[in-house]
Amino acid sequence: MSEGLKEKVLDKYSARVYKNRKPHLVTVGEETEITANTRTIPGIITQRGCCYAGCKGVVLGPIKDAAIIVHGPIGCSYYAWGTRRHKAESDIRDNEEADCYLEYCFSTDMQEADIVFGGEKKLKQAAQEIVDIFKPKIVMICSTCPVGLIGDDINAVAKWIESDLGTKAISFSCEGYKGVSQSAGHHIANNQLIRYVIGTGDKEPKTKYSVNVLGEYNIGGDGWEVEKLLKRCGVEVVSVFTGGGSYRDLKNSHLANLNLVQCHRSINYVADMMKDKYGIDWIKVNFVGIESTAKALRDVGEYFGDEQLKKRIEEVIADEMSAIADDVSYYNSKLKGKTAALYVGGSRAHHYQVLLKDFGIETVLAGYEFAHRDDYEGREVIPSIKTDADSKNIESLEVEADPKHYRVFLTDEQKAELDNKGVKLNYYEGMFKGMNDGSIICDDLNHFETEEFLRVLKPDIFFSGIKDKFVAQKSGMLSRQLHSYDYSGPYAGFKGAVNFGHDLVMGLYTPAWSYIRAPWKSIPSIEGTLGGA
Ligand code: CFM
Ligand code: HCA
Repeated sequence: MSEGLKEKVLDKYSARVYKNRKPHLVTVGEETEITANTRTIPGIITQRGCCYAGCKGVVLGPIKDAAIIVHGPIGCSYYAWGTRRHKAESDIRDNEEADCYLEYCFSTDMQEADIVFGGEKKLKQAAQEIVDIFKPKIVMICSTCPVGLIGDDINAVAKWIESDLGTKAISFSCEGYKGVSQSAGHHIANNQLIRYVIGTGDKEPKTKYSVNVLGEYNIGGDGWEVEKLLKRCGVEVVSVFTGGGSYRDLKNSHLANLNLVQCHRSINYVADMMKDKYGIDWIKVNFVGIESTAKALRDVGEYFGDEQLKKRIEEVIADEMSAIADDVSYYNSKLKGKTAALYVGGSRAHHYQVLLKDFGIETVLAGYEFAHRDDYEGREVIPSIKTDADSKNIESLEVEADPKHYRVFLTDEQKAELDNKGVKLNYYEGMFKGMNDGSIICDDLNHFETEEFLRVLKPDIFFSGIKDKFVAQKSGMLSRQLHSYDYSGPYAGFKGAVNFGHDLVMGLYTPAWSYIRAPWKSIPSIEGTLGGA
């Protein structure tokens, strides 16, 4: 049935579009490869964002004590300032304060004259003002499209800020048109952070069990929930990349002993580079979902291998589980058997399926906006769970790597060799593995496909973003935003799962649905051929 459906949707396209879109659509259990991270066909209403959104909006935006100047028109500045829900507040750590500038939108507000005559002078003036007023520890400059087109040298301005204003400055050439989506922007941000921020501090962690949390952006307070949990277990959080995070902490992150990767898509580059440069292992975690949160905590215990720590982690898990047990079983009784469709950026369309399963909800359709193949197909990471084995030996294993997809392929003998050494491979699972046969995966969703699939599959809930939410909602289908949580949250960790269950039950059982009658439910929509027989 789903194979037929996929073909029906594709059949509406012209031959060229059909050929392009076909490999982006997969039926689980039938195909094992997907085409992803390629350019969207112009004219198709995609949900993707731009390189600048990925760099400034996603990865850098949450760094609270960095004054980030957007060199560009005010529309771009406003978009990456006011639309994403990363929370942060100023704080003091070991007597060192991290200010929070997130309320401010620093922009050069480029006008036509700046495009014609160049905008570097204006950028310098903006930097001067910011340094005079706020005295930030670091200034960051992000380019928008026109900057690359007219050739303003933001790198030279960053150098000038350092030499003439005496403030550390980093430039990010993240013009919106680069790459095919937000993903290019993540990469640019990651590269500059490893070059100019990570490794520049010298504050040693206080304990052996020190971690950085990577790819956690504190949407709706998720990061705070995760940090609280780790601290309860006795795990020291050195820094968070980058939700609620600070330049003050990020610069010391190379001194932590382990990296926990929540969103792999936006930050795998930092995890890999920190492994290469500082030898810090990383493990993939998922703090979305009840069972998966427990697993993530246990994996941290396993990695450090300390019995005392493991015991403490078990105590925390038991305590947190018992605190939510009643709520979870109530929400489960209301949600069990429902179906869902998810269309989100590059990791949540997978992570949230895990939480949905905790409540007995099956996912019939899922897709990412800008993920790469490994986010769908999975990836093996070596080494991960550290034991007494010598990791140097493991690294010298000759493995076949596929650099394009960051996957490592091991032969069975190599796997057995690692096993003998007591080293477990760390799998980054990807979306395919967790889904039932027959369900549909759709990369770089577009409005047309969304509507067609939803019309036929009729899931009880559609999880997406602001751009497509209301199409579903107006047709009488509950739609919840998984980017902003519709201003609710946190959804991460044990307590977050309860908030999620509560919001779904509230949404599904509200009497408001009885007042909605989508026009196409009472007016027949006829499909036919004009001038036909
Ligand atoms: Fe990672 Fe994200 Fe996501 Fe992402 Fe995003 Fe986001 Fe997202 Mo919106 S970093 S890939 S670029 S988890 S902003 S916090 S919700 S699309 S699924
Ligand atoms: C972005 C940010 C976004 C947009 C959300 C949405 C976010 O891609 O630039 O479309 O609803 O999470 O805020 O993904």
